This record gives sequence, C-alpha cells and structure tokens, in this order.
Amino acid sequence: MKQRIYESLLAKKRKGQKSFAVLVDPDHVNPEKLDTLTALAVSAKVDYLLVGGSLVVSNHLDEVVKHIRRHCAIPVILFPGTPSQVSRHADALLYLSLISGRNPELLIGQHVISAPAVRQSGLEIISTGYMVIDGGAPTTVSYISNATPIPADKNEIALCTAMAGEMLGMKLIYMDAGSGARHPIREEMIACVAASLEVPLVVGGGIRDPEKAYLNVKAGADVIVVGNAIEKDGGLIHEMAAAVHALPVTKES
Ligand code: 1GP
Repeated sequence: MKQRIYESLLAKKRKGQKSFAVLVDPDHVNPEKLDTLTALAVSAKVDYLLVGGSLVVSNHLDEVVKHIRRHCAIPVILFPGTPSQVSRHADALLYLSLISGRNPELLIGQHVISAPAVRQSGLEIISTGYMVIDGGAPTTVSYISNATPIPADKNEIALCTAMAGEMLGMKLIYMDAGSGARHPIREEMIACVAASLEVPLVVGGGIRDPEKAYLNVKAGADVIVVGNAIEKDGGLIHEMAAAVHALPVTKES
C-alpha cells in the first residue's frame, strides 16, 4: 500500500522541516465555516488537515472530508476517536493505539473489530502510538478513554512509553494534552521524548498562541496540531503556521 503522507512526514523530519496541522472537529463545522477554514488554511500554507474528535455525534464525517477535498489540496488525515470515523475520501488514517493507557479496548480491542473496514477503505494507514498527557483538567479524551493520562511532569514515563511504541513498530508518536487542555504539554517533556525518537513526533492539545507552537517545534515536535484556538479565532491560522514554519531547516535531505 502507498505511504505517500508518511513518506512526506519522514522526508520533512530528515530535513528538520516542521509541519502545522489544523484539527477539524466534524461536530463544529458547517459548509460555510469549512469554506472559510479551507481558504485560510491554503493561504497560511497549512501542511495537513486532521479530521476527527473523541466524540463525533454528527453523522457527516464523509461530507466534511469531501467538502475539504473539493476546496483545497491540503492532505486530509483522519484522527478517529471511534472506529466508525472512517471515510475513504481522506488521504490517510492515524491508526491510534492508546499506549499511555491500560484500557485493552483502546490498545487493541477496537482495532480488531474495525480492522476489516479499515483495510477495505483503501486508506493509507499510519500506525500511531497515542499518548495522553495530563493537561490540568479532565478532557473528553481522558473521560472517554477511561485511562489515566501520563502526569505532566513525568518525563521519563513519557519517554519510556514513546520508546516502547516505536520499538513495537509504531510509525508515529502523538503526544496529546487533549482538546482544550488547560495546560499544553511542557517543552521539557517534548524535548526528552524527541531526543530518543526516530519516528516523527506529533504534539497537540491546548496550544493557544504562536509562541507556544514555536517553542514546541523548537523542543523537537515535528508536527503541531491546533484545533480549539483556531475554531475560536480563524485569524490565528496565519500566525500559528508562520511560527511553526519559522524554525530554520538545517539538515540535509
Ligand atoms: C486534540 O491535539 C488536538 O486532540 C488539538 O487540541 O483543540 O486543544 O488545539 P486543541
């Protein structure tokens, strides 16, 4: 199966080139909002659009993905909170295993149930070690997952969890403080994890300003994901994307 998106992530990582992704929650958009968002994302040179949520109650995921595809060429990556969040119109799917938790359903159980449908979708599948870090307040992901997040100051737990995920063959590590987290993940933890990883590192949850996004990529994140802050103020897209892309690309490709 083609790995177009993943190859692009790896190539960027090799060059030290950082990516900015905007999270689109299907429950919070309509066609007008999507038009505005895609136009802003294109002009800000957003690298990826992630689509999904911990709890998608609306039934129009397919429509949202198709709408985005009709209006821009930015790759659409599914970030499913539940096994039903699959649309064959997307470019790729993060196949998430909640490796920070000890809930067997989210480590492997739901994957077994959804495997045939996921395979049949023909999507590029990117196996992802998903790590929830305590963001200072219960978030939807921490409640729904019924799993304890990694304490915000336990860098070594995050490091060992990410290392285990990578050695188990996961192609991506996603550290998430949860959507709307009170406190985003600390740079010390990002730096500690990034220093030992070869696979790309995605960081998100509670990032509200461009300075934080910049500090996160400087600490070693390869992809920054922002959802809530941009839902509230679409104009932030430009500043956020510019901050993430500001880090000089130093390494050889
Ligand atoms: C949540 O990492 C994403 O899974 C984005 O979080 O909505 O807080 O930006 P925010």
